[in-house]
Amino acid sequence: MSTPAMDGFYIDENTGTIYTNKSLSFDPRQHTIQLIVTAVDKGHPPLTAVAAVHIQVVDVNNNAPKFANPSYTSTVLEDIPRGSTILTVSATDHDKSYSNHNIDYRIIEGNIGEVFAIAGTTGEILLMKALDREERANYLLKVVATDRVALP
Ligand SMILES: [Ca+2]
Ligand SMILES: [Ca+2]
Repeated sequence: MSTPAMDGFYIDENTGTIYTNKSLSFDPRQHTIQLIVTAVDKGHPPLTAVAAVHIQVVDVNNNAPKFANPSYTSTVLEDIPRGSTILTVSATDHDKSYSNHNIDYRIIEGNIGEVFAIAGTTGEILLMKALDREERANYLLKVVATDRVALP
């Protein structure tokens, strides 16, 4: 016998198997859930034993990063100094553990002549080379946001 108890869990009173009865959410402040299981025999008087069960909840990378905007546009003067920030792209990820949540940004297309660079952690797009409007008036960059899941 036992107490079914504890939010999110219940125990089969005969087998002692512990089940979840709702989805668990990873909580970065509480990685481990502790359950206290009591075994009671049917004697008179009944005798009991108590055990602690620790359950570790591991975050699954089930959320992809999402950009705040589907596209970003910036108009700049051709004589702005190198090192200037053109614009900052921003994505968020709803996972909560560090590697599943933190984002790296990369430019994957359109960076003709390596004119731009992106700060991988902040999404800031910087001008690395002088612009010349007569040579090229428009750039279309494709930027990806990736969470930091370690590859196996
Ligand atoms: Ca998750
Ligand atoms: Ca993620």
